[in-house]
Amino acid sequence: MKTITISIFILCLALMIIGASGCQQATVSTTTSTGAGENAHAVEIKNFAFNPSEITISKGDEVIWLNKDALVHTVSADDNSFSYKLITGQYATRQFNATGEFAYHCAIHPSMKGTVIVR
Ligand SMILES: [Cu+2]
Repeated sequence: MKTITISIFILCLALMIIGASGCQQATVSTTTSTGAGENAHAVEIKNFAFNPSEITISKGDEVIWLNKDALVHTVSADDNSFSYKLITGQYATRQFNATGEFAYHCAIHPSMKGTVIVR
């Protein structure tokens, strides 16, 4: 009987430690950031268009493209420096570390065009 009590005590202690470390991990993940001074800007892909089609960001910022259409689109740089194929609900993120204007399009639907202006 004594050994059972001790076993339960150790089990409880172990669960407390696991529980505590689990909470700690959750706290860390909610405070994770991409870095100092970096902002993320969302561009929705919907109804065969990038929205907003033109976006102005600061150097070091990120753009997140999210495909909300029911079919596949791509986010392809006109200069071929990047290309992301996105199925429904998928997103792609890119950080822009150089200033300039970066035109992109959908390789599947050439009428879909967008520009990222980095200042
Ligand atoms: Cu498309």
